[in-house]
Amino acid sequence: MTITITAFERSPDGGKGLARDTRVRWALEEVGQAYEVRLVSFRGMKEPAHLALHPFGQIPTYEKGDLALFETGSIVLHIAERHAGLLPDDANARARAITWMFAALNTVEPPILELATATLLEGDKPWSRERLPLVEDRIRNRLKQLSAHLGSADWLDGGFSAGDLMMVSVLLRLKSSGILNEYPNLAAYVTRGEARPAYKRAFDAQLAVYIGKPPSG
Ligand code: GTB
Repeated sequence: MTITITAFERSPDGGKGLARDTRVRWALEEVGQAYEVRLVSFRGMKEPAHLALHPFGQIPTYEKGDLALFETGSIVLHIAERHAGLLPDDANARARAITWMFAALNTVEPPILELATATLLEGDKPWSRERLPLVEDRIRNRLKQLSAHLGSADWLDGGFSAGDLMMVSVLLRLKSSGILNEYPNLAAYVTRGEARPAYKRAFDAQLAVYIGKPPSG
């Protein structure tokens, strides 16, 4: 059965891999599952056919047979639970890896998204300059805690897992801000994630859409 995901027809990030289809592509690459991509325009996302898959009119979505999913957390967990490679076999280690997925999405990502809102959407507001340091400090607070947990380990809890896939994906959004580099072990952690062949394939595939070329190889 074919897996089909949706992605931006033209990603506003210019092919930097920051749109969330990259997380899903990465998960599918890690577990060796082939997939097809249906590209959606901003207008198409709000039309009934796409809203039937995604009630909030966003990407990515995931379809396989008669199953349709939205929300990257749910999609990546679904992939990780059905295919070897993203969750450990040991039940407790598996539960901890899933906990890190939730931590990435519910605890680390929200202040990072606030920064995007503050700079991209609210940058022209009179109070924006005053607010920005507060937003950045909330990020630093989380990164300091995450950095302390990671220490000198390669991954968050033993081997690479879906928890790391999600955490690296969330942290990638900070690269251009410079804040990530204030935490060298986290910057190195993100670099390790980006160096994974599966990540590279996912990144290249989304970039190929942006530049309008099929991925090589
Ligand atoms: N909670 C959902 C999930 O995790 O799946 C959030 C999905 C989501 O935010 N989708 C975005 C979307 O469809 C694309 S990824 N937006 C269109 C809309 O809401 O109308 C978020 C994103 C967008 C752009 C950049 N960028 O340009 O750098 C980065 C990330």
